[in-house]
Amino acid sequence: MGHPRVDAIAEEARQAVSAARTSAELEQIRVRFLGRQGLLTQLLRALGTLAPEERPLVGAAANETKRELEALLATRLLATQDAERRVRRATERLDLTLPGRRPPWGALHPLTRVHDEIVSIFAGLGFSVAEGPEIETEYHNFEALNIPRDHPARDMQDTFYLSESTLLRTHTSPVQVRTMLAQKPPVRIIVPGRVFRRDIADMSHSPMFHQVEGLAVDRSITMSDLKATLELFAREMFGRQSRIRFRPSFFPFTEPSAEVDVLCFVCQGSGCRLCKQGGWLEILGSGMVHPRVLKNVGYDPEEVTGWAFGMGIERIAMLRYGIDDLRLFFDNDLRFLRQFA
Ligand code: 2U9
Repeated sequence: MGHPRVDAIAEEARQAVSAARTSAELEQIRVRFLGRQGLLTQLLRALGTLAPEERPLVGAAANETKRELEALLATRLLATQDAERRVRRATERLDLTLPGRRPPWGALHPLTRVHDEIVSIFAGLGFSVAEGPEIETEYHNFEALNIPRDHPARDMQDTFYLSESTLLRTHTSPVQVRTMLAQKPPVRIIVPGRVFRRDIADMSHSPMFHQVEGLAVDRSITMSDLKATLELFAREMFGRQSRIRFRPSFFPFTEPSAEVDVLCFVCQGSGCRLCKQGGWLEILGSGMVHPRVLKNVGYDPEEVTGWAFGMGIERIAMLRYGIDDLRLFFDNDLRFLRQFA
């Protein structure tokens, strides 16, 4: 039409397009003629090497062929793509009855579950949650709680000291001290949090673990309120048939003090592996707040009384789920964690 060299290329391209059956073949043709190394592209790029009188003729013809080929390819591509879609729709039929693919689903850590459960039991009894700093003063962690200077807990061996008078709290009790210093009775709080002790990790020790402590202070609060409260807690936590017993004990911050056992929920007291044949499981410590502790926070022990208790969340979780090694809570091994999903 314009120039013999261009006409030859144009004719070859037209035949190739009309012979093409798939969009992939059309793409190959586009590359062969119009791509960066394509025949027409190279021809246009080489115009400068032609005789001057040939240049306009070849240039015009090549550009016209290029436009023609582009239009031809676009039209054919629409038709082949349409046909290809029809084929796919007919052959790749969707099975709408196939179950969906389950997305990876996280779960709460067993300690979080037990924590939430404990907190919600006491929330239901009118306790509010109090929290405080993990870095504490010797005064709030020991002194105010009537823990004497020569008590082993105060030893460098047992406590992470940060300076002369600051340390990582060894229990959450300083939060109760701070709460009482800041507000008048009545107080009814539950205090969950991380605590730190200089222990080597083994099946039953960890340098960091979690506690929940509770405190109730008001006019005429008695030890029978404590017993009833803890009995209710044990029933919610370990089952309706749960029974508890108090064993006399000693803590510097409570007087009298008691350790609390729950009847073994596996064997109902007859003796098994979980309770090591004893029939009872120790779950927490408790007692009437020492009058000196009340005085230390500016409360009048002649006017108000109170009780407190403390428990390790890891210990409760180990009992509840039959876990025999405390370190499992902190390994983040998915084979362990997945069992709580
Ligand atoms: C104030 C007054 C009294 C909190 C108490 C216990 C008994 C107790 C242990 C349980 C296992 C610690 O995690 S554990 O090792 N705790 O036995 N805790 S009474 O008494 C308080 C707290 C604050 C102002």
